[in-house]
Amino acid sequence: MKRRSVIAIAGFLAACLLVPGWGTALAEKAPPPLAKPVIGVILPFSPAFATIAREQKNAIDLAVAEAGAPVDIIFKDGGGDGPTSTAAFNELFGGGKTPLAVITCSSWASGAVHPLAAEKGVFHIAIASAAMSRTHPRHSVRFTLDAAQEARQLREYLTRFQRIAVFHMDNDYGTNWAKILKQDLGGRMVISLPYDPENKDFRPALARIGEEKPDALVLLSAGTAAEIARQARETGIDAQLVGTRPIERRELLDKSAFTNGLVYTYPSHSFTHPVIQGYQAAYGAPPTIFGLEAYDAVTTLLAALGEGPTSPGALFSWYAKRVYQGALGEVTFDEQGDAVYPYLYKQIINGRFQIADFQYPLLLEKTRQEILQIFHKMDQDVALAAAELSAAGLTGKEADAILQRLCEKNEHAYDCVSVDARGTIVNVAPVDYAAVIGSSIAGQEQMIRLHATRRPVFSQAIETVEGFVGFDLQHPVLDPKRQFIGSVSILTHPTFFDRIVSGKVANFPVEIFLMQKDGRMVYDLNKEEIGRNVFTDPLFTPYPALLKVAKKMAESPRGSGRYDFLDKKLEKKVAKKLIWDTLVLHGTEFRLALAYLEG
Ligand code: COI
Ligand code: CYT
Repeated sequence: MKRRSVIAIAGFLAACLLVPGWGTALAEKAPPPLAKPVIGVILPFSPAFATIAREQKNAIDLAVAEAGAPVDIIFKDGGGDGPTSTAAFNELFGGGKTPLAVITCSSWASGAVHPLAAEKGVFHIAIASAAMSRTHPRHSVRFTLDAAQEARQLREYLTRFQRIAVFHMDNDYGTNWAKILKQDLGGRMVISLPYDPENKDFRPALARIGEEKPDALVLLSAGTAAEIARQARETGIDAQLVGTRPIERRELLDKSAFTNGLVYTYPSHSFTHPVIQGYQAAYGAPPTIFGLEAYDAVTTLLAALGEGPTSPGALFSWYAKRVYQGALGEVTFDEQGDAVYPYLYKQIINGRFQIADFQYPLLLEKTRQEILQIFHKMDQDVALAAAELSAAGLTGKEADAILQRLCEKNEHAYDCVSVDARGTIVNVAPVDYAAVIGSSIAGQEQMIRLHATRRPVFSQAIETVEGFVGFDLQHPVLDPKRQFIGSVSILTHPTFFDRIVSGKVANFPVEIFLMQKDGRMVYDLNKEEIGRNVFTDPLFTPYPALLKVAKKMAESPRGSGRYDFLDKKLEKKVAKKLIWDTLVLHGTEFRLALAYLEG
């Protein structure tokens, strides 16, 4: 610990010398005018994170200069661990200036400062802090997506690997992430080792990792990942390299011979925000997410202060549930004070950080597979119920139990009914829906097919007697003498597709929708579109490219295209790319499409 903080201080001093203007700013001891609010900023100027801290400081200087607001920013070195950050926080109270707010970078610094700031009544903003838990509610806001959320996204990519090794920084960021991965991966995580980010020689640990013959190596790292990648490759580890948000640092591109192919999760932030140009012009390199978070943190804080509130509670309320457009893109704060914004997969390709094209077909296929799996389970269960009802008959105690079981086994079932040979519902589970008994569904398209073929059927979107648009899976029931006596069905829950699709789209900047071959939209994130026909509804007619793509979708089971349409909120026209595939059950086809912004 001692040795580290000495290194940290040395790093801090080095940073002072390297950053023009900062050394002199620290040397000036003149007290500021009283009206100026003081904001303490604790950044990790220790060697392993110094470029991150400097970038954040640069971005904060830009934000302050742009706002032109009277504010006194005091930078402190939080080093690479909690105790150094705590000391930095305490130092803030030294010079007779009481900070109104404190900003901390890194999970360890934010975790250490959060309770102290709450006790001192200082409002707290955490940046670059994916792993931070709160003991004091309504006190800290955070501009970083929680690691658990990012992990939900990373998981989709990791499913293809069987022997996953994890090599993580031995700090709150690394250990918390490793814990999450352990939970997610179970036995597929074959080894997990910590490393000191100030270290230079990772070969002994990498040799241990190599013995496990991993097919993926997850690095919970910042810029050190470049050196780790080099040593890993030289040790003979040829595993796919995988990373998370902090890994996108210049060092990785300097060693692209070793880092090419790295796949990692990263915010899909705004690429057009003026600060990106401004930062590049001022500092000669583009900012990464570290700078963008710092910029948004200070910009919003100064905006909040400009509107009046200064107490921690009032400032917290200003942020909670707020939606703003910033350098991070569209950001929504939840009621805990955590920022939420989309992440996507990036990849180092040809020595550049690029948005990974593989993610679109990956997400489409994962969604398709999940829906198909549910279809097949429902189908097997309905087939079994049909066989059981053959002997039991469509009504009576035994039939009740069969329908009950069918429903309980299928969480996406709204209800399960048996239908007589004329197409009238004669039994239902759960019993609460008894009102549907006696209704004729003989005119529904799937019933007409079932009666004509006496084969299992899956409906298109139908108006159900239950009163919503749903999807109906029916199997014929034959009595023991093979006579047709009726059918048995699962009707899907009204939110069936929404539940599955929103789980998969999670936090990715994509939209997934379902269209029938006749052009009817059967599922879309935007409820206003559901039920409308792309070919005939006035909502779609102003978009000829969309109509053209929809026609192609109706004709071919899979394909791709581009079109212009309204954004997610149906507000402004945007260019989109589209890929689609098909879901089939008993001959009924749905086009499952994934759209994303062209960019
Ligand atoms: C985090 O803790 O989430 C970070 O990104 C810290 C960073 C200095 C590596
Ligand atoms: N309802 C149901 N059609 C309906 O309208 N439960 C099955 C089929």
